[in-house]
This record gives sequence, C-alpha cells and structure tokens, in this order.
Amino acid sequence: MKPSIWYIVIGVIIGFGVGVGIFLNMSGVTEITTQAAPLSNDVYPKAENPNPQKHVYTLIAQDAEMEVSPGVKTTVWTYNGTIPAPTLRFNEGDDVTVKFINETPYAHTIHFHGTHDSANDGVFPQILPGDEYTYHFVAEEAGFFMYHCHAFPTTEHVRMGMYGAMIIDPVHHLMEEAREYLFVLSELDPNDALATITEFYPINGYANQYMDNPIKVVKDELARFYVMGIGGVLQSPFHVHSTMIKVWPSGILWNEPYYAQTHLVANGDTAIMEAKWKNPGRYLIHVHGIQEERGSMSVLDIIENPSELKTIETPSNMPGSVSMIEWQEDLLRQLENPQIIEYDDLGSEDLIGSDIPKVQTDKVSIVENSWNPEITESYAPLAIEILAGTTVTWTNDDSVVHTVTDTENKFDSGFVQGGSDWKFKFENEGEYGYFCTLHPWMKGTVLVTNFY
Ligand SMILES: [Cu+2]
Repeated sequence: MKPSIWYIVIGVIIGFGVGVGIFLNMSGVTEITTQAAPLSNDVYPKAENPNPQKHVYTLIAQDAEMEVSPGVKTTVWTYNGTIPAPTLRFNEGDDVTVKFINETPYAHTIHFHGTHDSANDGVFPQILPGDEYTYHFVAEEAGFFMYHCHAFPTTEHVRMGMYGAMIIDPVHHLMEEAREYLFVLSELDPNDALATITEFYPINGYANQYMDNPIKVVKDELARFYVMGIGGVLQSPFHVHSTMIKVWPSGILWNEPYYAQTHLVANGDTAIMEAKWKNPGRYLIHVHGIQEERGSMSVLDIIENPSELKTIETPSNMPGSVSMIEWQEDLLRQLENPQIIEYDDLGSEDLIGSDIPKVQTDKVSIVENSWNPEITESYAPLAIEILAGTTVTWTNDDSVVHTVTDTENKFDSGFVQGGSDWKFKFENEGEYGYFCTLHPWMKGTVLVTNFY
C-alpha cells in the first residue's frame, strides 16, 4: 500500500474509534480505547518486493513405479518422479513461470494455492496426454502454500501422488534464524486410490521414513517446520513432543501466531510452526490419531552438537537460516527409487475404430464410473449412426462431470454435470469422433448419413 493510502486507512480507523467513543459516552457507556492494537512482531505485513526475481520451473507429469513403504512397490502419478514433487521456493513479489508437460496417458493440471487469474488456476483447461501448458503468476502472499493436480476426480489424482510444497518467503521483516524442515502429510493406498481409509498416511511420500532416519534438531536452536495437509478424508492433527509449538495458522504470515501442543492441519491447508527444545534426547513428531500407526510417525532426536548436521544442511532462502529440506528430498528420492514409466503413444486424437458396429439411435449414455479408464464402453453405445438433421442426446449417468467434445472442434458440450443432458443437432454428413476433455481415454463416434 502507498503511504498516502495508509494515512487514509489510519485516519478512518481513528475517526471511527472517536465516533464510537462519543456515541458510547452519550449513551452512558464509558471507557473505550481508540488506540489500534499494536502489530505483533511476529505478524508479517504485506510488503512490496523492491527487487522481484524471475523464476522458471519445469514440472513433468510422469507415471512411475516406486516404493512407498519398506517392501511395498506401487504405480504412482508424479510431477518429476517423486512424491512429494519438488519444493518450489521464492520470495513474495517474485515472478514465477511453471512449464508443465504431460507425459502420461491421463489429463492432469497444476493448481497453485494463492492468488492468480483463471488461466493460471490449473483447472481450466485440463492438459491432455502429450500436451504442454505454461502457468504464470506473481507471488502475492508470503507464507507456505501448495500445488497439486486438479484433474478429476481430484482426490484420486492427489492420492496417486501429484502434489508439492511452495514456500514463499517474506522480503521485509525476515523470519528468525532457524533450521528448517518439511512435513507433507498425505494419504496413500496402493490398491484403491479412492478408499475412505487408506493403508498408508506417509510423511513426505514414504511411510515411516523418519523412524530409521530421525529428524535431528539441535538443543536450544530454533526449528521451523513447514507442514502441509494433502489428505482427502482424515485431517492431520500435527503433534510435537516435549515442547510447545508457535504456529502461523494456514501458513500465512499475516496471521497472528499462537501456541499449541497439537495443531490441526486441514486437508488443503498448511501451517508454519516454530519450536525449541531444552532437553536433549529421543522424542516423536507425528500426526495424532490412527495415521500414526500407518506411516506418519517420526523419531525426533534432540542433539547437543550441531556439527553432525554440517554435511547435510544447506543455506536457506531465508537469510541466516539453514535448511534440512534438501536432505529430506534426497532421502525420499533414495527410498522411493522411482522408475519412470515411458509411453510411446499418448495420442488422444485417435478415433474409435470405424470397424466397431454402429447402432442406430439418437441417445447415448455416459455410463456410471466412465471416468475409470478400465471401463471400455464409457459412451454407450460407443458408435452410433443417425440421419442428417437428427438431434442426439447425451445423458451423463455418471456421478462426475464429463464433456462431449469433437476431436476437430465442430462441437463441444462444455461441462455436463452428473445426471444432466446435452443435445446437439447434426446437419451434415460425416464421421465425427469425440472424447471427454477431462478423461481423454473416453471416446465415441457419430456417423451421420443421408439414408440408412
Ligand atoms: Cu492429475
């Protein structure tokens, strides 16, 4: 905000306070303070970045085989081959470009939390197999945010592994010098990505990884935890042993911090937490609840001598702080040991073969569960034949949204919600292949003739 605007804002606040004071005095109520509450030293006012930097990242949607718990290998969907995806870190006010390449057979996107325009919201458009898209935004808010895929069903895409952390550091009023750590709390089920209760609740992609590789914090040194909740069902009460944590709720530095023994990190939300320990020894950090028996338990060692961390710490983007996040990312990459799955043919434009028998009807059902790639007849019938001038009705009998989109852009239903219809009148002869832009493996054909 420009200084002149501040004067106006402060003037309005004082004016309002005085006005209320006079009003209350007249009504016989006494004593009202007209002073604005002082800004706490821990609240980070929104500030202009005098020297914004440009950052260009490339994120590639890649399927992979990886280990997610000792001895448990599964197929996952990733950005750049790991779960979580690379942590993006820059300053408030910086100019950020993310090139996205989809090297998988499904539509995916990148949805960033924070403020941006619709073209960069990562929902519309959906990025089809083999396609690329460039996202761009200026980081307006300082704090801890996330990015994740917002293709549909989104819970499936997130549970399959498509999420990452985004640390946006303040440029004024720097945070205290601290040792920094990342905790991404997620849900994962190798057998059913949409299970209500999942087999694993990993921290940073790999179940229980800090049981054998303890989180080490130096006694009396400030530790800062960036904690992110990306579950779909259970929320994450994050608990730290043997100290109180100072929490910036929702990871937003404009919030007044508070102290907690356990802080609930909601799904789709984050928190920044700071703490010190005065008693060396072995403790725990974990999600408080059933998740702690299913992957989200960590050993916390409070050590006396910081020199044993020298070889694994790196400088932080926050001046004076050191980061353990690179060590955490190296560790998860080593444990996950991802094998990227390469696909030769990602073409979504192929028509359904013209050898499929055509059914003479003007009604097509988008069948229940047609979003599931294993359903081969997602539009039923797959291929229809009609006379020119016929209006065809598609009924979405699935519970999720779909589209009916011509491969050559002659018609497009837009979003057809579960339970609703879309109609289109075919005037001209020809064979029209169509697909669902949200689930591009769903394909159908309309043959329009002048006589049967
Ligand atoms: Cu996705």
